[in-house]
Amino acid sequence: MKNQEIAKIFYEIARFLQIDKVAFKPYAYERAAVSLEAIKDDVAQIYIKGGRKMLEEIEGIGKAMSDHIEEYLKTGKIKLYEEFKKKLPVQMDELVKVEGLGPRKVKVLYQELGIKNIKDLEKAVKKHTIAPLFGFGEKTEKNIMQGLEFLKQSKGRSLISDIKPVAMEVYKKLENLKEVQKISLAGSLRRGKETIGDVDFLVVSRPDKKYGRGSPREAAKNTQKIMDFFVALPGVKKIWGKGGTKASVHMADGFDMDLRIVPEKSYGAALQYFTGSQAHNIATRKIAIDKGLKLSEYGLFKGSKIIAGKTEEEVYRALGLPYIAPELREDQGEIDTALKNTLPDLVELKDIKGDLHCHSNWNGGENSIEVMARSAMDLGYEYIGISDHTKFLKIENGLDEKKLLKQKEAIKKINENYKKKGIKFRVLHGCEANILNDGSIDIKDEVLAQLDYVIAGVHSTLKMEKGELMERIEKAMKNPNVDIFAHPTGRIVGQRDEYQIDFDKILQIAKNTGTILEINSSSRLDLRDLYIRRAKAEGVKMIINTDSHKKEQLLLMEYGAMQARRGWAEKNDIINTLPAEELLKSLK
Ligand code: DGT
Ligand code: CA
Ligand code: CA
Repeated sequence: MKNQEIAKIFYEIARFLQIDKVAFKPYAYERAAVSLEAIKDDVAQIYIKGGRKMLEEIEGIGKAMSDHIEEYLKTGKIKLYEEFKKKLPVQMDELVKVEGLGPRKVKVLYQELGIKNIKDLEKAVKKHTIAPLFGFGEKTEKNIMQGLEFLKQSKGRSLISDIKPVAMEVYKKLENLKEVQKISLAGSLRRGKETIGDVDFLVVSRPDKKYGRGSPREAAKNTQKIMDFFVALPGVKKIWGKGGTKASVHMADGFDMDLRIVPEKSYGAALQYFTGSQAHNIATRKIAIDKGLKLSEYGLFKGSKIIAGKTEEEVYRALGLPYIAPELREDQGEIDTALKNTLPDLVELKDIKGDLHCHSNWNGGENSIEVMARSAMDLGYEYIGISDHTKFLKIENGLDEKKLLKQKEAIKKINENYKKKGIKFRVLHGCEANILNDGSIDIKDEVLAQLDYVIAGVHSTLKMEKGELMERIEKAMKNPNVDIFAHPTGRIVGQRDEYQIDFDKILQIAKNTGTILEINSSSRLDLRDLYIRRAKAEGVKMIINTDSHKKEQLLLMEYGAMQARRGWAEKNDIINTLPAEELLKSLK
């Protein structure tokens, strides 16, 4: 599909325009790129069917953008982009992934030091040639160095919310094959890990009637058909390997997928094995050995006799264990807890009754309050909380006191309208306020007090030293109007490490002040799993929010819920499992 290729170029053009300080246009290109990434249909097909006119029906695609798309489809190039590239021949997309490097800095680095890619940048950092540049300095150089290190660590792994939708499309295609009898995700994707190395599918093929049941050739033909289908899927760029029951491919999106086909009688054992984690597997095998048994991906054996294997439940039961949810399988104490039969009753996505961190088009969000609310209703929620950015964040078009009060009126009207129509749904009114350097909030307390709830977060001066930062956070959490501490550690998966925080201290303050800690479901996935577990142990309540800036992002809740489960959280640890009235009562 050309959509992703064109989107990538549009993002690049936006960056080049930013360098030239062009107003508005960069935003138009970004919008078009986001839109191209989101649509399911191939732009090439749309163009063939309905020409420019149909292209312009896509959200965010106007005349200028459809011009570019047509040009790309016809010539494989976009001239404007080629011209920009000639002037600045650098690996822009790669370089801007380094935290602290924007397009403008990239340009200076190229002009002054000839830096074209990450390798050049690494060399320059080692030689300390960046710090002396005008507008850079020691601190920036150090930040770039840390950014590079972080990038290295996360290389080759992708954020779960980037991978899972693509994997589920493949899953559905496989599931629909008549040759497929059973299918499951396995590996880290099934365990809900925040980053994914590769995607693992496990399949049982339908027995082929031609051959006798149980014969070695049973299902062999169907197995082959599934393998052929898998390696020929759209998006497959390279086939690493394809054998009788195992195939491995590389996708155009940059990740690998493994497929394994197993006999039905081994399905549970194979699923248990290929779900992992490896550490969990080693622990379960040890239990088997202690019982005089042998556990493998083929089954649980006593001598040569298989005693369990068809389902995971059966395998765990035969080991003397209750079923252990995939999210817990990290050898982090789940085995001992299972042996004592005190595993947590994990929170589930369906327990979530609303989302309190959502942005509307009153600030930088894409959709109106009504549209966001409608989408929340479609998800089966009972409420949505609108929490737009506040005035300190100018790039997000943050609201000031006056606008917040105006928004309050607007939301009141929406709720009255629901009541009139008998719609049982409520829009709650909050804001996502900024914790300023001195710990004060950028909105007056008398206005904060008039909202249903207040989320506060650190959005500026992130590199504060620990003592100072903790004082800042403590002051904000002590504010009686601040109910929820947003994305408490500041990390962004694969992009940015956490701030210099003292998490034990944050837990103590949360406990003393009754501040709720957020589990942010966006690419932050903040709190991380181990912190969730510690919060739970301390009895600190949490809320799972999506931080949606458009309606589609409400679906990110799935990843926040998985993160919570990986942190052993139960329903009563998470306040947005409560109905609206009770939730509001549980706040300060
Ligand atoms: P990833 O792909 O890096 O995100 O992580 P996983 O957990 O999906 O790892 P992957 O795809 O290499 O293998 C899937 C599962 O198969 C893994 O979680 C446990 C099992 N497995 C693979 N290799 C081994 C092994 O050498 N020993 C054991 N005990 N289990 C293994
Ligand atoms: Ca994997
Ligand atoms: Ca794998």
